[in-house]
Amino acid sequence: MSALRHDWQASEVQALFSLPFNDLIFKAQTLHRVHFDPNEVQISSLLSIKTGSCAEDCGYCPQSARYDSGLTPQALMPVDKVLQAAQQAKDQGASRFCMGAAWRQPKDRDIERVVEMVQGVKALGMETCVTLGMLTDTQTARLKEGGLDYYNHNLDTSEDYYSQVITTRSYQDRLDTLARVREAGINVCCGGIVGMGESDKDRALLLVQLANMPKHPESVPINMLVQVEGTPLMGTEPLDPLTFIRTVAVARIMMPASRVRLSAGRNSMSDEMQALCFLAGANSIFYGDKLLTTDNPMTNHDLALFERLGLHAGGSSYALAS
Ligand code: SAM
Ligand code: DTB
Ligand code: SF4
Repeated sequence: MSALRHDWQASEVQALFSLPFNDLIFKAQTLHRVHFDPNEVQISSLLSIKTGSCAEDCGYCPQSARYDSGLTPQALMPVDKVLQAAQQAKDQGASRFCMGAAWRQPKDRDIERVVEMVQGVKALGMETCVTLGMLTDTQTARLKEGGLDYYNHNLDTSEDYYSQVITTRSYQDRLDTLARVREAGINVCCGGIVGMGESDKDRALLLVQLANMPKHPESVPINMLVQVEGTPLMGTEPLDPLTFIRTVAVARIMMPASRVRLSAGRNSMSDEMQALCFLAGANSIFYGDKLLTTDNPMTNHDLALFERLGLHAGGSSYALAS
């Protein structure tokens, strides 16, 4: 069993990115097989429980109040409606239900309603994840007490590139929230977005930040930017798909016992590209016709892809071996 490392240097990570493609994928797939069933993919479904009118200025996001993306804002949903959606996700085969809110940070009274949602979803027999923005210590404690399994909070990119994309909160704010989530004993889901015009070095530095945390995030979403009309990042030069696949492979090598999630952007990926992402070590996806506000592949298409690739759904988040 290989030991998990937390002392990665940017130069060695850049060297991984520069390996011949076959060597990189072989290395990633070999490590993947040490820690996981190579044909098993964990499946989560997403629901936007509070949509739009967000105070932050994240340049990729259609939910910021500052950009005109044509989105209809929606207040925090009633608990019963959320539970209906969770039941439907379960019936379609999802094992985890992820609820996202377009907040800079929740109010304490919002947390109480979210806790009711978490308890209701758990009662259906599903794992729970929420992503609500920055949290206080009291809020993380309350979510833990309410039974929350995972908190998603992304670093998005390298510390250097971050200020090109977001100005309304700092990288350190994100690291602080992540430390609070970890401290509260909630599993961490943390990754980033590629295809935002960042450099090779930025992608390497993002992965260094993630892997050098005292404990690797249990779940590492790698999102391909979904370009949305009206957002500042609309029109960004698209990333070479092979660079996306390399990013998945390097994440797998650096955090071999974590679930690496092939996240946003699948709707514009070919089946063959997704197959290469699974080969590179991705072993979880968002499943269901919608992400938060944008389209995801149709469930019947995903089921057919799983069938064609001989993949099966299942699995807890972190490799038992770790
Ligand atoms: N407001 C909370 C926050 O930002 O932490 C939670 C919701 S926010 C929409 C969750 C994550 O979705 C962001 O951190 C970002 O990584 C991802 N995301 C948002 N818009 C995206 C896009 N257009 N393409 C890819 N990922 C995106
Ligand atoms: C994550 O890393 N990606 C998901 C989830 N965590 C919350 C969100 C993707 C959002 C894509 C744009 C949208 O649908 O609004
Ligand atoms: Fe708001 Fe989250 Fe979108 Fe940023 S990513 S604008 S914080 S909803």
